[in-house]
Amino acid sequence: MHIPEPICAISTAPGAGAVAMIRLSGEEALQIADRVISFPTRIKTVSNQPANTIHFAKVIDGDTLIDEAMVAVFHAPHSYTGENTVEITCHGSVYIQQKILECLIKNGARLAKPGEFTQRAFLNGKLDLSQAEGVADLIASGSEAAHRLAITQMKGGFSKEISNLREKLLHFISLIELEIDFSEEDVEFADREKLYQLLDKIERLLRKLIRSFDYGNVIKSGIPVAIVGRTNAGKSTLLNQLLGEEKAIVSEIEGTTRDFIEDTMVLQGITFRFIDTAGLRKTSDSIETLGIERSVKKYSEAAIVIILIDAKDRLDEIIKSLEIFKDIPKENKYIIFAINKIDSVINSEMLISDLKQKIGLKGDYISLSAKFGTHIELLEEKLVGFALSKKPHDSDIVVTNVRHFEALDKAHQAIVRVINSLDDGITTDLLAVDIRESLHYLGEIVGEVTTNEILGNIFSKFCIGK
Ligand SMILES: Nc1nc2c(ncn2[C@@H]2O[C@H](COP(=O)(O)OP(=O)(O)OP(=O)(O)O)[C@@H](O)[C@H]2O)c(=O)[nH]1
Ligand SMILES: [Mg+2]
Repeated sequence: MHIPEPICAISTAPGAGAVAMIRLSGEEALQIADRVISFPTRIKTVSNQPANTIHFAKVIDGDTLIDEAMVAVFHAPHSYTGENTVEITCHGSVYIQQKILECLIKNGARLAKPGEFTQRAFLNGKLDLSQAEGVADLIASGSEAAHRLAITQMKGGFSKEISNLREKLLHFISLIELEIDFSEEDVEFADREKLYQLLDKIERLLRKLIRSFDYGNVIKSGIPVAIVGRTNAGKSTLLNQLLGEEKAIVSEIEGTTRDFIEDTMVLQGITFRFIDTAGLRKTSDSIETLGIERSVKKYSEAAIVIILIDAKDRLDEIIKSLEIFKDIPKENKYIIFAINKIDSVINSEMLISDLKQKIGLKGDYISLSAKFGTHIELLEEKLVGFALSKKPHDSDIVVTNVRHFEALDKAHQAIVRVINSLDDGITTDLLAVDIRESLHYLGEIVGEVTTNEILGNIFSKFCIGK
């Protein structure tokens, strides 16, 4: 049997903080640690310590003391990687960390590749592939909602259910293959009614998971909110007001913002990605024209669009300026018409009711003052409300990962083909082809079917040390 060589890495962010943790994992980990860790009595060594214990010890390079540290000892298979593991918590100096790594390498370990600890955990059956990906998401999570989704995925999320249904489908394919072997005798081992029920269950689960990706995807990367409107409407002022900082330049000169400006903000645990765009107007400036094209593109990509309107503008001007949006697809977009600068007009409500009647675009309405912050909290409520409305009602399991989404989608297509084939009474061997295909994609999600390419892709995105 191939025994993977011991690996070591700094498992805390390099250079950060008063302490750092260096992890050493592999069959030989305890013996390597013996050469680098010294206890007050010679009889005591790392390798003769019980599992799950922690010790105060010296880290040495030959006779030279490098640091005093806490040393935790884990025995296979009860560790993160499933291998023997030693974790050295030392002082945070970059020099000390490098020196300890150097000593471990000198004594037989090698530097871990990105994600290699988690890859080993996966290969040793400590977690499945989608759980491993949950670990990466957990490290990257920047908001409460993203964190919650990552935790659910790491704990097993939907992968247990998928594995379970896949097992049942495997049972059927073996019966169906038996039928193919006995095809001359015209026997039916696989109960078609039961197979149909199972397929129906899988189809519904897959459909639900695929639908949840809409929400999962935006929660992970932040919900894109484009702020659009004519020059000087106050878009940059609104961006600054929302972010609570002077991110974009504000001026009374039309065409101040010539390219888009983007920043994220967390509202009630949900990340929003605000995009301030170049004001829309006819211009002969080629750079501004490029900026306007980009604004339109940002509008197309956003999930939420705030169309900012200057309350001081005439109704016919406003309606004319909104024409540009009419031809761009609006499906699944939440559009908010925000009437800005209500501090400097007498009655903005009348403008809203006129607009509601005359605009051919569906959307929500709000009046506010970007400059003075009036009604900003109402706008924020609308944004959060939209995000929560996208959350699937029927379960808290949400697909956040593009790889899973694609595999689920392909598995779903194959399952639908199997169901149709059953309905049409298609021959058994053709049925088997589609069942095998769906098994393949279901297996890809949890890692029962993997290629080096898939594994390489996933784990190379981890940081070193995890
Ligand atoms: N009175 C008042 N003035 C505002 C308000 N919001 C913005 N302004 C002013 O309107 C002018 C234009 O504001 P910007 O935020 O630069 O407008 P913009 O939409 O980003 O403009 P461009 O980048 O040129 O497209 C500035 O002088 C702001 O101070 C508001 O709520 N009330
Ligand atoms: Mg601007």
